[in-house]
Amino acid sequence: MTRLVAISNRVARPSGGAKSAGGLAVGLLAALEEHGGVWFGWNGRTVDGEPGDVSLEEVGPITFATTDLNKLSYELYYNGFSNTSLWPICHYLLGFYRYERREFDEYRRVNALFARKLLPLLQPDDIIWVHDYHLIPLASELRRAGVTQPIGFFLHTPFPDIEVLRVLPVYRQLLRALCAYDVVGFHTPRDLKCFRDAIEERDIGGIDNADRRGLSRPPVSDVFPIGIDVDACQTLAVETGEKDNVRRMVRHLHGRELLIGVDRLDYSKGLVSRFLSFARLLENYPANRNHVSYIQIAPTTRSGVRAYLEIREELERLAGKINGRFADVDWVPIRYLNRAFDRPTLMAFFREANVGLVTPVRDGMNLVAKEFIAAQDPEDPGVLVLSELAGAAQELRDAVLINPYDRDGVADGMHQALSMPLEERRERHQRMLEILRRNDITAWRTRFIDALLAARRDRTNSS
Ligand code: ADQ
Repeated sequence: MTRLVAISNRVARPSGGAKSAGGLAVGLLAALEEHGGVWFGWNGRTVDGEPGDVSLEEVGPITFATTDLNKLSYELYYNGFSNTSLWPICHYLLGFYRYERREFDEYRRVNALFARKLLPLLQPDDIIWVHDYHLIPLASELRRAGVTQPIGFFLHTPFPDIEVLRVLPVYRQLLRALCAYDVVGFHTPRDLKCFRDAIEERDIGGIDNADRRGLSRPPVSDVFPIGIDVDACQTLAVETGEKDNVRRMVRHLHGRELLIGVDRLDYSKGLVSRFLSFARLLENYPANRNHVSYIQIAPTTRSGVRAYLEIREELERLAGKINGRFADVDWVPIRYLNRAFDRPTLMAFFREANVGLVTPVRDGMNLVAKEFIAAQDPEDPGVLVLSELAGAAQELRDAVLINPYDRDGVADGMHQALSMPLEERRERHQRMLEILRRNDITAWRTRFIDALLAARRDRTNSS
């Protein structure tokens, strides 16, 4: 029987108390439920010495297989190469980029370690699905160890233009490593084009140099836009509306219009510019003063990377400054909450909001944009203000689209959203909801798994 083996840097173990499991975890878990299989990755713990044995936890048809990481490995592989070299490059943010050879060496070693630990868990009929930039070399490591099962790779970030990728001294190695996969998937046609242009570069040493174990063809590369479970978001939004913290939040608005932003605290999400654009809204459209409230929810992530701590301080400073300038005795313009909320509460907050602010300076897709739309009341929906530079903007053309670098433009977009007539709101929402239903989380995982199954058939036919 075909089992699915999913691998990601972190595993959302059911016993790990991850009650705010995001869209990706929801999608993967559904796929694993359906096919049965293994979810392999890091358990979130670091140890001083060598990582111990893989720990196995069976929940229904799914085996959660997790490993520790050595402290220094984690620092170099995760905080270092993954999040200080690859993440900024994939998001075209070269000001945050740094390259250290020993971090890349450790990145390769951790991928080799993952391959070694995964190997005994594999069965001949498995299909293997690797997730994200932390694990690009995993397929070549597995091929080297003799794995012939189909292996797919999905990149959750944007794939950068080759001229940006070239900044990385090891980009050829990474491109060759991607050629060891049977299927390589991206969120948008733009990412796919960048990838294809990059592997056509003569100087990567050619696909022949990748350790493909008898694979004669280049990988099948395609667009698989990730989606959400639309009905689940809607239901959560409706059912959670009466919860205490949701009611308290609404009471505190005193009838004012609500703008909401929900993001991981990450420089790619454009939060500093968003705060400044909100100040510009109050400046350029003074009628909004004392009539709108902006709540920004942004829990700290990647706290081992200095840039992430700096942005937290910058936002606290900025919120204080903007509130100091505009607040009134009964009105605080920005409420900035540096903490996570569970999914039901977030969905209920979205439903209460008049405007959703999703203004990243670059984003692979952005599931918050989709969740915001799904959570709305179709009879009286809120409006999404969305960055052109998020993958989601390729699908959600009926959002109010803005360039996050243009503060006056974002302020205009916020004002347009706040003053949009009901009929227009309904029409835009309706059209976007249809797109969300077409490209939902089930479509995403089914299409990717079908591509892996097709790769296996092709391989069998040609052998
Ligand atoms: P992220 O950068 O994490 O994901 P996003 O897609 O917006 O970005 O969010 C992932 C999930 O986390 C969503 O389900 C959201 O509800 C949840 N989340 C976000 N902020 C939260 C908060 N403050 N509290 C609780 N939950 C929160 C990466 C890529 C994206 C891509 C996804 C999936 O960077 O571009 O869309 O993977 O492929």
